Amino acid sequence: PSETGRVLSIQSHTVQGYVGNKSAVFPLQLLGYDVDPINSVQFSNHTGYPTYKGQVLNGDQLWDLIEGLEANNLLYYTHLLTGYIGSVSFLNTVLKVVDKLRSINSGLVFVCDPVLGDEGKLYVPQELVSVYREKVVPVASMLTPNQFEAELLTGFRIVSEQDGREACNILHIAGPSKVVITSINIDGNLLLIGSHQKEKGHPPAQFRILIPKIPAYFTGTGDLMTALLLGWSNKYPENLDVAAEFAVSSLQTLLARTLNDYKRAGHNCETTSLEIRLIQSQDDIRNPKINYYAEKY
Ligand code: ATP
Ligand code: PLP
Ligand code: PXL
Repeated sequence: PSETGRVLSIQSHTVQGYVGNKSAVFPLQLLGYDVDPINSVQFSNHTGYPTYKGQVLNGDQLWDLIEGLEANNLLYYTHLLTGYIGSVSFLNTVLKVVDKLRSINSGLVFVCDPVLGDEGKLYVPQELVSVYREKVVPVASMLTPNQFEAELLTGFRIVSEQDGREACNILHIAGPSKVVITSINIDGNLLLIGSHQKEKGHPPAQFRILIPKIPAYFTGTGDLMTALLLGWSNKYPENLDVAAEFAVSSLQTLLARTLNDYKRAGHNCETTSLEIRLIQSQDDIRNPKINYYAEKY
């Protein structure tokens, strides 16, 4: 399918390496989207390295850019995509952007990766949690939390597959019609749980995709995953399971290539975080071969 759109993507920029906009913009372009990036920070490299330098955009500076676009009638977007956001003031301005874009296109799809932390550790200020919970989740169209983020946003502990499905139900009541919990750790494997509530108040269609865990750490995969889910779910609006199969299959092929390349270069892949081989994987993004299947509940 050729369904495309115009995406405003508000995310990090790193000079070197692939996180935030660097891992989201190119894949969306490959899938045929016009993508307008706003760089919420510009850092030398991602924050997992021993040091980094750079600049942070504040809420007023973000709003400046929006005003500039508006003054030229350039604020028509089909999608807004957001990822890691470092402060409450910036997040509040993003909420203003959602309202503004919806006043121009009431059908705007807001795809939100509520980046808060992972494996029990927050990597944003604690005050962001309640803002996401109370103000952002209610206006999101699609939400892509990991296990820890889904727990923080629902107050519901996830220790089983069934809990993951229940967390999706709670999130649907709060707002988004599409929820993808990108990974739940179960018995050394990763479980993705997808949930699409086609009508308010009705039970959602849910599915799972089992993903064997690769013994390595990657950075930027969450950002890439959310971008791919946006891209494919817009092409298959009624089949979130199919969209997730495409997204997971591309991503896993890319991760396998990344691991191979590092190993061939003689790196120890169990300790440092690996930079994804995004450019080298462009064919797997444009034309993914399905090798991970969704199982409907
Ligand atoms: P965010 O904090 O941005 O929400 P996240 O925790 O959702 O990030 P990741 O944990 O990076 O994001 O996972 C996103 C996807 O990347 C998973 O659905 C999985 O397919 C893939 N992935 C990441 N790490 C691995 C791994 N070690 N083995 C297999 N798949 C992985
Ligand atoms: N570690 C830190 C310090 C971060 O700021 C982030 C950010 O968003 C991550 C890890 C998450 O990376 P990923 O999206 O690959 O899960
Ligand atoms: O992938 C998330 C991310 C986003 N932005 C910055 C980061 C990271 C992960 O390390 O450092 C600046």
